[in-house]
Amino acid sequence: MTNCIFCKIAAKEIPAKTVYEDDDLIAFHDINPAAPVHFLMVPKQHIPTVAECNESHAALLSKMLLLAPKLAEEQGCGYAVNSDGVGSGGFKLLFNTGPNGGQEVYHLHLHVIGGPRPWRRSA
Ligand code: DGP
Repeated sequence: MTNCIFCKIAAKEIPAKTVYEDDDLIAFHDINPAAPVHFLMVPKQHIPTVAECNESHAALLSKMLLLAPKLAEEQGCGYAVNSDGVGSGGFKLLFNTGPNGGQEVYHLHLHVIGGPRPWRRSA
């Protein structure tokens, strides 16, 4: 889409600090991080919001959700469970959707937010 900032990042027309890329997705650090780790997972296909996804996007959404914990781990905010079943670390996954959801960029993106609390703000 011509005037979409995330399409431009996916097309390398605008630089970003990329943490992952494949044929379907690009992940890069948020320009205004809410926490010590804050990156965005963005499909290369222009889809405005998660509310506009349908069955044809199931594989893409599944891929994003399954990849998020792996990238979070690589970025230093993975979730781990010890032998007593006690969890540590962890992260927040967030799809802001529409005006009331606080969405600013209308190209589907999954916020991955983590690191030691307190965090500055919610995304
Ligand atoms: P949302 O409110 O969910 O639409 O969040 C959009 C996020 O995108 C926001 O946290 C800031 C980030 N963002 C906006 N423009 C750019 C940009 O040009 N580069 C990067 N890296 N992040 C951006």
